[in-house]
Amino acid sequence: GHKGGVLWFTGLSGAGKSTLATRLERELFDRGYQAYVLDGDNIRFGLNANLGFSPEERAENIRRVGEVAALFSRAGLVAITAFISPYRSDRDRARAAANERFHEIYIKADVETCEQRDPKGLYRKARAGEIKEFTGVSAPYEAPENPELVIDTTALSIDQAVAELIQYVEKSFRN
Ligand code: GGZ
Repeated sequence: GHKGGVLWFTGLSGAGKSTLATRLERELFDRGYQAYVLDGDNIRFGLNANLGFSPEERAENIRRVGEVAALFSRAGLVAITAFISPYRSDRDRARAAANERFHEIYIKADVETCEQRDPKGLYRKARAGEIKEFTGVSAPYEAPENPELVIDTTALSIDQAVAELIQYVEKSFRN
């Protein structure tokens, strides 16, 4: 079997958080894990539909996600969260909610790379002033200081990144 826990992905828009979270979820399922992804698609349109992107609203977004992820982990699941979570203090609070079951994973890519990828055209809109307080452009991103794992998506293919994540989970969650 396996323990419950939280794999807390943090990184810029376009770094690869959601892509890797979804790929990891499927690979873990194939290995007999109960895993579930929380990301903007299933949280910001539902539970957190009333929240925008000011520092206060991001803090509340991350606070709620941290509490939900902690509940999932206590239910025995591997909760994979994919939110920018740009503020260290918000991530630390999410860690405190899940205690020792919290694994901070930095999905690392620099702004220049994310801006070149720009899969949804959001960086272009942010540069044009059409999106305010956009992380990496006009709002801060505080990189993790002591993450449990760093996945550098400027250096790894998606398959390589998923392989590293699987290896980490197999090491940390099996019992
Ligand atoms: C950052 C924004 C913004 C602003 C909309 N800043 O690439 P995406 O589109 O799909 O992922 C981004 C997502 C970020 O939501 P999070 O809940 O992860 O943010 S946080 O953890 O900071 O609360 C992006 C889109 O929403 N988006 N406006 N201003 N990203």
